[in-house]
Amino acid sequence: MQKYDNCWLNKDTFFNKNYESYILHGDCDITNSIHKEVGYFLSLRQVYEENLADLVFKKLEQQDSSLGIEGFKIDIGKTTYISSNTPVGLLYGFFKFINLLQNDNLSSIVEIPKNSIRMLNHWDNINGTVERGYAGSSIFFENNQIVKDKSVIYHYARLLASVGINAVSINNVNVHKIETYLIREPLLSCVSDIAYIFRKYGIKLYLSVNFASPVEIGELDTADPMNEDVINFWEKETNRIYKKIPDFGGFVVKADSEHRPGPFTYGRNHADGANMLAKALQPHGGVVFWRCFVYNCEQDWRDRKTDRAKAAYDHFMPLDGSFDKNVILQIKNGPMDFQVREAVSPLFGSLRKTNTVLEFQIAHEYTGHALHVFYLPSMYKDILKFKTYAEVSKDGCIMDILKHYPCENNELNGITAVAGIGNDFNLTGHKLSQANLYGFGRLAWNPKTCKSEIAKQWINSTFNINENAKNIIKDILITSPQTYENYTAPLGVGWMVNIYTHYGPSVNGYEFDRWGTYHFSDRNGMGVDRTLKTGTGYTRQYLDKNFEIFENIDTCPDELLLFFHYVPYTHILKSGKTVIQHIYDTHFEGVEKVEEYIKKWNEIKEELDIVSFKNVKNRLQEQYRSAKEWRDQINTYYYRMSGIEDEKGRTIYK
Ligand code: GCV
Repeated sequence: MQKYDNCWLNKDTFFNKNYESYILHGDCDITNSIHKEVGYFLSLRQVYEENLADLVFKKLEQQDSSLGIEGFKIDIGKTTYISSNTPVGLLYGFFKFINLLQNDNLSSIVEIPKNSIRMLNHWDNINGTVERGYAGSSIFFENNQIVKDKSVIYHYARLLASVGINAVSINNVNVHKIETYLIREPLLSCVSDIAYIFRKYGIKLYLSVNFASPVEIGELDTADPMNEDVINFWEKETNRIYKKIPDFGGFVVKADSEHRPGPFTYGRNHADGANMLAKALQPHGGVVFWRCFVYNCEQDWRDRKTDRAKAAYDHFMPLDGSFDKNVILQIKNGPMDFQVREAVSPLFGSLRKTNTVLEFQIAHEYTGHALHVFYLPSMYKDILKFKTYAEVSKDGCIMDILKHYPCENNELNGITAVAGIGNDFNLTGHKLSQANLYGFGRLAWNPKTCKSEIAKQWINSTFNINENAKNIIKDILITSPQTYENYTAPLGVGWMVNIYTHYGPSVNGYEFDRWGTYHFSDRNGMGVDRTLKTGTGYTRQYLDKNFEIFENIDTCPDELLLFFHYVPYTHILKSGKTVIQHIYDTHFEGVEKVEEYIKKWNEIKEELDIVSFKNVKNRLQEQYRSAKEWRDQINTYYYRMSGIEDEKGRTIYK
């Protein structure tokens, strides 16, 4: 058995055309990678004749400005030309060419990425654990060191390049004691070794840093961003990093959040903190990703005025325009925390003078721990298409905001995601979760790509199976988010998970705790009143049109009803059902759908390799067990709260 699953670069799906040789001019880290990739590709054909050239890579002598630094052209003919202004463009072009072959869709194309930042954040700790990771241990760290065997990092880097990822941060945003020293020798040299691998695939390396490093490392007794010694400290650290890693990307920072240190300790704001680091990085071309996930995690649950959903906007909106040019605000897709369904952050469309990236999560923290199937591109698409009504385009949807704010053709906007990958044989734990990593790359490159096209491409590139089996897998993927949503927390209310692990149902797990995450269910109804009129006023953070839509119970979409409103159980949804009947129906439907997945998966056993078959089969069984637990706990809880019978008389535990 090979060491790692080839994922969507599966050799069995490469060929239906006979490419026998190639010419590639130039020599640098990336062109060497291209040589390796093409050599691998040709060796699989078992034909290699040095002097035939039916694939030619052309680094354009005369720059084609329309292609930018990462775009490429593929011209299909008797000889196929892949051309670009840069080596990395050629690499992307080659991987695209492979992808077109795998999908039996070879045609001449031009591609230019829509977003300049296409990044993955790893929450890996130096002891080898991965925060919110469900796919094994870290591929970067083990036993408080960098891993000795780096082969998986190569494997991973080429996978990422094949879908256009160009940036990674390798350590957890919760930067603990030892990780604070990643910016210093001897660990820095090891970081540099990892940067070398990613560089070969056109990917820049970033580190998450501890805002209190000057204190933690023991050099100063303050981390105040206005203090001269602190400013000098970061300048010196940064200079040292760039000596070792000349193309180092910069820092990712979680500050003043969930007990992480930050500028608030010194009476400073987040612009003061971010700009201080930005100034140290600026001479080297580095940037700071400053996270907006800032909220009070010590809230009193009795306090009905404070609303965690409002926190990011309240902290960052007043600072719009005060960040340095090389600061990028990193905003989670929703105002709470990667729930299965929550509103889209109102910072998008409101911030006008600040660089921003959208932060998604690929790790399955709230989406079933890589034990349940959950096809994330569906969720990503809903978010990217969300209309903010900012004037940037007709509807000001998120994908346009990313491209155009704060200015046309911005170089520092894009999308990042919490990767959640680990050293499991298939990197993602659940084989079908590979589609999420793949899909994220595709959407970061071009947010307009449609979710079913992504699923189709991933399946074609990953499996060598018949059409029926392909359709079954595609159907499971496409329906999976709705299935999961059906048997978990209803109508956008979120948070009914076991506290800390975030796996499995616990209706009141977070209800009387300090995290600001409530559903306020009582005998009369449920949901969070976030209206301006009678609630927390969160709705007012949106631009006018969305404010009106969400404020009004009649126009608020059903799937977010309980996120924005408290309603009686007998409230009639747009679907015509009462809230309570919707809860019962969806929870039964969700479980039935998982049963169907199990049946369908068994039907295609003969088509699949045994490792993939078993991987998914075992997980589907756990998903089924867990879905029943969700169904019964949620239905029973709301039956007991409301006293209202299920119209269909199904079993509810009374
Ligand atoms: C890295 C949530 C998660 C934490 C995570 C945090 C964040 O609270 O549960 O594990 O910490 O988000 O995004 O910083």
